[in-house]
Amino acid sequence: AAGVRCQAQAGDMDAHYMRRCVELAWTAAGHTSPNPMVGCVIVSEGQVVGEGFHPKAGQPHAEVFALRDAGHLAENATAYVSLEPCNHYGRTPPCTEALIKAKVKEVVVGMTDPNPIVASKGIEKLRNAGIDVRVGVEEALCLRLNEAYIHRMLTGKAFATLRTTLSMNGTVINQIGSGADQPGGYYSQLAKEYDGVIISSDMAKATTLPISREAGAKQPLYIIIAQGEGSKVHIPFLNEESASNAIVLADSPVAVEPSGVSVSVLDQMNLESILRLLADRGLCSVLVDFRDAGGVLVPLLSKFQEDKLVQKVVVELSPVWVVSPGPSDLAFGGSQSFPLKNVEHKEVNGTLLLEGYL
Ligand code: AOF
Ligand code: ZN
Repeated sequence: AAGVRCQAQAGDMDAHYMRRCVELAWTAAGHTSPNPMVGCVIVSEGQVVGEGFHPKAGQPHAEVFALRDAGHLAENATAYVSLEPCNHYGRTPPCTEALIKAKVKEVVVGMTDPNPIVASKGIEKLRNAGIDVRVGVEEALCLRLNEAYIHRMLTGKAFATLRTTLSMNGTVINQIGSGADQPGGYYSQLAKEYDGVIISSDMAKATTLPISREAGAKQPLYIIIAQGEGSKVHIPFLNEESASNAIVLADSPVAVEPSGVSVSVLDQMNLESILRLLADRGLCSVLVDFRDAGGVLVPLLSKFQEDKLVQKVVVELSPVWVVSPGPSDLAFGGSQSFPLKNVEHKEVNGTLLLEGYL
């Protein structure tokens, strides 16, 4: 019985260290594409002696940072990694070699790497070097961490999440100040984790997007869909400096103001070709802003289910009640919104109840 308990505890510790790897990996959310987010923890005699994560494509991998942190204590230690260590020369040398050189005794892997140039070869290499390798600890968590990276690797398309924001009475909220998109709000947090945000040119014209002025701040790339626009598109939320934060995808040649925004003319304006183009540019994930519910995004999304082009949906329920003089005024402006106070929410079987005071 003592033996059984000991094993159970070892299992718990495995899960514990792997969860720490995932937590470390998340700190680089939004920065690593086209690479995955990866975290690594080195454990020796029950103590964490090294930690690391992959900060950005082109920089060293998680294992390298963790091994550096551990120094000579890595010898005979166990390395936990949320993704199978790589075995190839990419922008950086193979992590398998670094682990072998550091003389770790054991490697615990969250999930195998779907990248065809790695795909289990890293694990094989470690085993051939006499290192014990266990695979699949907290696998679900590791799969969730890199859902976008995995999707791009397997399909050649960006992972797409459809996003909308509703008032409590079910109207779409698409204006800054009306309960959505305040700087520092939920959405600006979410946008930081995505590589790109798709919006229609109508939305681009009508809203102020939270482009941060902070130097070095992580911004998603804004992908503006212009269809049937004529020859000119003006995008007021951009200026000359922030022009590189956006690209325009159009169905015919257009001049964009400010100049400096790159324009691609697509033969076929459909979601499939857009998601492929974004994946080719190194974007793993994209948030599709569907608040412009009557605009050009509707035909783009009409077949998304059939073609499995959208993987996820995010709906924000904003604690405001919107009143407008007429239904047509709901589109962009003309309506008044009343924020609620002392908001509480309850959840029963996925149904969310929100209540608050006017
Ligand atoms: C790891 N640890 O932290 C990461 C891995 O161009 P490179 O050298 O950065 O290689 C990129 C590939 O390496 C990437 O597509 C994925 O297969 C793997 N990423 N592997 O062992 C890490 N970021
Ligand atoms: Zn590596």
